[in-house]
Amino acid sequence: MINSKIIKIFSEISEYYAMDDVPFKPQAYEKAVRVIESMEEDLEVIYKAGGQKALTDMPGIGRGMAEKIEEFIKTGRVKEHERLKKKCPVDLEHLTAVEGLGPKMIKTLYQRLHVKTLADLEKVIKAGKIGKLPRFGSKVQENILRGIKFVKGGQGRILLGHALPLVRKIEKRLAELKETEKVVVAGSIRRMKETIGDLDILAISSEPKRVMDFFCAMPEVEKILAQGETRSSVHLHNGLAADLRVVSQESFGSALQYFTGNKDHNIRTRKIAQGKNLKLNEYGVWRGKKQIAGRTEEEVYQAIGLPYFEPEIREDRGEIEAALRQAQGKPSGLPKLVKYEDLKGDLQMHSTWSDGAYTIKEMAEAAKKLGRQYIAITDHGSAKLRIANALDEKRFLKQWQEIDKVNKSLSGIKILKGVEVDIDDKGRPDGLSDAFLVKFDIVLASVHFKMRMPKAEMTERIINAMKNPHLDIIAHPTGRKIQSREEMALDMEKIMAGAKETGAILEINAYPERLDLNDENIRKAVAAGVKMSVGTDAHSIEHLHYLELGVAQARRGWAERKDIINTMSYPELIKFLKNQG
Ligand code: DGT
Ligand code: CA
Ligand code: CA
Ligand code: ZN
Repeated sequence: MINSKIIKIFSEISEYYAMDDVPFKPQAYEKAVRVIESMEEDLEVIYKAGGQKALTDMPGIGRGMAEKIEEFIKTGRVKEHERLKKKCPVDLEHLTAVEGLGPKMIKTLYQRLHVKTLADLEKVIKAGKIGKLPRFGSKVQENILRGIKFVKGGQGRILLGHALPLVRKIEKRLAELKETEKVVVAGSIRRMKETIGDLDILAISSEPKRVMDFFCAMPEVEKILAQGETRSSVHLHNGLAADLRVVSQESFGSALQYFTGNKDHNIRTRKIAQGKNLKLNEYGVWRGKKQIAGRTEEEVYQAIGLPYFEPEIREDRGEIEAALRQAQGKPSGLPKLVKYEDLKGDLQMHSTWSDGAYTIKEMAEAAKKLGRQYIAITDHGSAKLRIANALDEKRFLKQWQEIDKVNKSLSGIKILKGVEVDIDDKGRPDGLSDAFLVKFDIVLASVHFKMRMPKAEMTERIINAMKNPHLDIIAHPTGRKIQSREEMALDMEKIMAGAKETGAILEINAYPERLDLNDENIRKAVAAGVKMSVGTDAHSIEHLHYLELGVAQARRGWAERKDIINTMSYPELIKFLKNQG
């Protein structure tokens, strides 16, 4: 699989072009990266089947890019990339991940102070050398130091949404072997945690050696760290490590329970077992030397007096206490988690009218194929956000004609007229009047600029937006981007109280780097009785399947069906939104 290597090369080319002020190309390469990131097929396979043409047929891939992909397949390198890298040989991947550090600043830092890595950067700041450069005042330095810490904290972990397609492919491939009876990916992936450290795969097999040989010979394997009959460990090309363990039928449930974790949940369950004079380990539940459970997880939990826990809530964040309360017949037991199949529609996506890669019709057809009953097209509306090709009132009127047309021609899916409107520093919708906003089926509002206001002001800004009766949903409410951008400073208690009071809905943005609200904030919303929506924020048809990631976060945040508005049918939702104002 060469995709991850092409992604890295194209991202760097994009940054280098941005450094040198090359027009249009940085955005074009960035867009291509987004497309490749969400692909499941190998670029090399596509190329071998259909040559350069097959590559340029993909959305976002131009001639120059196809040539570079071909060059990489043939020679293992891209000369243009090497030429740029030679001019400015820095660790772009990690430097650009620091919030507030743009390509131009990175170039200045390299040319003036020979900064190549995060460690270099930290050094020159601490030595007081950086303040002499233009654009690097004390506030900027402070932000950069914070950003460095943030990036370092996330190193070595991969976004769940980026890892899942490959993980599922490997899982399926192993499961299809005639030598395996069962294959499950455990660990943080089974818990659907937002980022994952490595892959923990469990299998039942009567021929473990054959399975291990197959596993270690997979095309994604870069290096074999250990190969044995019951356990093998490899490094994959995408930077992840993967462990495969073959366990017996009798122990499968306890192994799955153990390797699903998390560690804190396991420590609690072991203690509970001990309290009943039992022993719980990855091989089973034991009374003395006698195994009394272990084949299934249900059996394991039952043997120690606990109910089954959905993997998404096994974090020792109160689930054990809730289960114990439930066992005593008290209220506030375990939640009845919203199910993946409960979601009827997708409430945020973009089309070619703003910064999406596909037309409204193409988005609708693709969503229908995934079983969605409705979608909201929420192209950007704003006066200031010209970058994302935001719409003004005149263009929206034209867009609505197109939506009407597609709604007429397509059966089985409904398209809501939506907008993601920018909110200004006072929380007012930017560029669209109230008289106009009222005509949309659904209005999302979000912060895209001035994200670093002090906590009190930022909180007030969002609450003001919630008070506007025309704004239905606050999109990506905290603005965070996993591993690259911290949450905006917000008083979450006040935000939840404000949402409850005004009836504002908070979004669970399902885009892999956003997942915003995150699990802990979702939990707060649930506790406060605040309703939420799930939206993929898809900019391409490949992004539509991210809905699953949003539901996973909802589940991790203990959300139930009633907490999520897009579990409603289309008529129910329309009625609900009308009553909202
Ligand atoms: P990750 O890989 O960092 O995203 O997170 P996990 O949860 O997949 O953690 P990992 O891969 O280190 O271990 C997989 C599971 O194995 C973990 O969720 C719980 C279990 N486990 C690992 N180490 C320990 C331990 O020291 N004690 C107990 N009780 N369980 C452990
Ligand atoms: Ca793991
Ligand atoms: Ca592991
Ligand atoms: Zn947005």
